[in-house]
Amino acid sequence: MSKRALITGITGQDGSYLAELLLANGYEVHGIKRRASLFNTQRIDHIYEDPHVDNARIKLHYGDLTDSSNLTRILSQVQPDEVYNLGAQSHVAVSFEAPEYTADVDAMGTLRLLEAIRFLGLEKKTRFYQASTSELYGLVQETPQNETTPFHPRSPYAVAKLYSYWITINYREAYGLFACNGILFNHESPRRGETFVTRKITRGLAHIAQGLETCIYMGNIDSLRDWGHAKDYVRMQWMMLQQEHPDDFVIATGKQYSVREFIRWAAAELGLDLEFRGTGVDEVATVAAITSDKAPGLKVGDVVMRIDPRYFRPAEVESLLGDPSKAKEKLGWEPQITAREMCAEMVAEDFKTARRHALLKEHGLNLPFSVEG
Ligand code: NDP
Ligand code: GDR
Repeated sequence: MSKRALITGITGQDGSYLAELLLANGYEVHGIKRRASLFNTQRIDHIYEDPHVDNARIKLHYGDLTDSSNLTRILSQVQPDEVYNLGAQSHVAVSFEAPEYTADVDAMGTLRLLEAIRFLGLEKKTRFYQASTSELYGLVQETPQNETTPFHPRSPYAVAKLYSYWITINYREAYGLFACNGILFNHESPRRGETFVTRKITRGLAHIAQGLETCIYMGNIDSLRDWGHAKDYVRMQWMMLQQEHPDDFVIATGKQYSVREFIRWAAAELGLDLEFRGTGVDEVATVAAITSDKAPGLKVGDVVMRIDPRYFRPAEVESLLGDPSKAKEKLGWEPQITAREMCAEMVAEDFKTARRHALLKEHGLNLPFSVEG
């Protein structure tokens, strides 16, 4: 009989890649989606199966991590072998605007799920994965960060995730639940939400190349991150639940780059060499050379990036660099896609979409798109 998995956050970046992976591994996949006024299943539409056909292997349930009775009912119906808790208000900057909601979903939501597993007597059957984060390290105490590095969270998001990290360990210790934390460093893809920094850059620059926008407005471009590809990281989420004993793992590449460097890479994919002038608060990036025909409207000297202090955070995590040795030694996991390759893939996808928008515009069809980020 095939294994059954339940994914919270199936409509998000990781949820969509994980669902693909589990289906490919023969699982029956159940996902929790939130009710929204518009369809919000774009990332999984390509794997969705009509529930009216026989043997559909993917099923969506309406639900929300703020609603205990709903979670308990879904768990009771699905009786999953594995639960992947990926659902979250996952934007760090937004967590400063909505701290209470973020705590409710990102901290209490995890407790609700764990309690539902216990209440239903599933603790011997159901394995549990918690989407923990490098944001736990915050104000870093040592570099690179590994499973024993002390935490110092720097946002309502990170503090809420700290609760979830410990409550996951607590349910493992107290009730023998097979529960694991993946302490994942930043991971991106063409499916990354448009307001996270990498996607904001690749999408924004693709728009600029095609004459749909003129400039991207950024926050702290000195920030340093260890960026991997979401596809590599969801593989490790699954591997963690296949071990003999539950454990916690750092998932990272062990390489670090600045946001500024990522902007340079993305521009280079579009045939644009950029020159950065100024520092931090007043920095601008101008086009220094053009080496392709992807950006026909641009000329040397055009300003394509400025700083907007609106995007600075009340408390910043300046630098993150992970040490994934334990994942490599114990599970044989290694990332296969470099940050640079991932950037190229993201730009290529965003360029295709921008080109479509530009072509429609040329023919008088102005399809609106959001730029606020
Ligand atoms: P996304 O923001 O792309 O996806 C988040 C998912 O959670 C979406 O499906 C969203 O639904 C859902 N969600 C939000 N609020 C609720 C709620 N109240 N109830 C139920 N579901 C909800 O995140 P990622 O895929 O990038 O990340 C997955 C998880 O991993 C998150 O928990 C994130 O915090 C964590 N993480 C991510 C890292 C990264 O670099 N990507 C690194 C480390 C940890 P909807 O589509 O309706 O908005
Ligand atoms: P992060 O990701 O906060 O690390 O959280 P994000 O891409 O939002 O920011 C990374 C760094 O870039 C700086 N930055 C900007 N960020 C955004 N979003 N927009 C900007 O304009 C901008 N300019 C500079 C940020 O200040 C930051 O230093 C992500 C999320 O996926 C979390 O859910 C996850 O837990 C962590 O990664 C690991």
